[in-house]
Amino acid sequence: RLWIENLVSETASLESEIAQATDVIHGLTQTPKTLSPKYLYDDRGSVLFEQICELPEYYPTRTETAILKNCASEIARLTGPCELVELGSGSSTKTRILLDAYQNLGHPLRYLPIDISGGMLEKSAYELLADYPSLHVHGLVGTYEQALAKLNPPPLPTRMIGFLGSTLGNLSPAETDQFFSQITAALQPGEYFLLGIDLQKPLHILEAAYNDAQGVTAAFNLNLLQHLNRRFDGNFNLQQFEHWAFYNQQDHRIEMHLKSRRSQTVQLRSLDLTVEFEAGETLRTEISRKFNLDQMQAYLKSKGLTTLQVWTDSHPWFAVLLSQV
Ligand code: AVI
Repeated sequence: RLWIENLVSETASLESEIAQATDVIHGLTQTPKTLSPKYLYDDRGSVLFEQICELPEYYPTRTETAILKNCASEIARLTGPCELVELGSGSSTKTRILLDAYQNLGHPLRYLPIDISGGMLEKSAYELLADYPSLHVHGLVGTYEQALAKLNPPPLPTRMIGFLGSTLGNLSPAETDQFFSQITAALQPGEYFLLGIDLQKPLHILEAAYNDAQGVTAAFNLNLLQHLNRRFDGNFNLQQFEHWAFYNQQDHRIEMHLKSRRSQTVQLRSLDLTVEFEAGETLRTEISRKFNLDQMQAYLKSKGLTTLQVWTDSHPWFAVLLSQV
């Protein structure tokens, strides 16, 4: 009942090492300094992110989970028997809510998780198989792009690709366009796309979510420097940087930065790179866009996805959209 395909060949991972080295050099030498949020997620970063999801100030995970609990049976009724594909499956916690709904309707259970971390994917696949005796799991280890290009026709009448957690918000508008081209190329007419997005809301709620009192988000952000030190033989001194997150109202996004506490020089020896920071200069490590529901539906429409149903919490702070090609 379990089949895991690794799409990351040795050549591809060497290519991706080179691409990442180039990417880091570019990001640290441009003004303002900017890196992709993917550098937040080494093993420790992934653990810290799981902790963030439990924080009292970090409402998105809790809110999305509650929405899914309310709407899962309706989703299962709307799609009928359906293969569930999940992008960035991680620990597959929210997947269980959907699997329960399909199981309650007596539908066959097919799950296709896609994740760059093979270890995490395998672990959660075994846990799911133990709890759902009729479940079949076909995991793909690789990037979204690699995995979406590899999807064969589903073993059930239809397929739904899920992209939850508002991970979409971590993509720039250009990356979002590219992402949706890959999604619509992977879906056949009539197939479904399930999207979770964080919505625009009062500033103090947003800023508190990214500046928690226990400092877990700060540790998550600073860990990026530790990750770079390890990967590229660097000498970032974590004491000399501070976490800075704020809501950019013009661009409707949280920006997470690391601010240099003084003027300093950092070396990444394996990249042969020396980086100068001025006192107060920042390195942007993440954007987290907050969306407007009507605009998102219009955007999805422009990409060929018709929204069938939208569910939100009562505020509304978060939304889950079911759309169809
Ligand atoms: C994964 N992603 C949707 C999270 C977010 O809220 O943008 C990552 C995160 N960054 C800081 N806290 C959580």
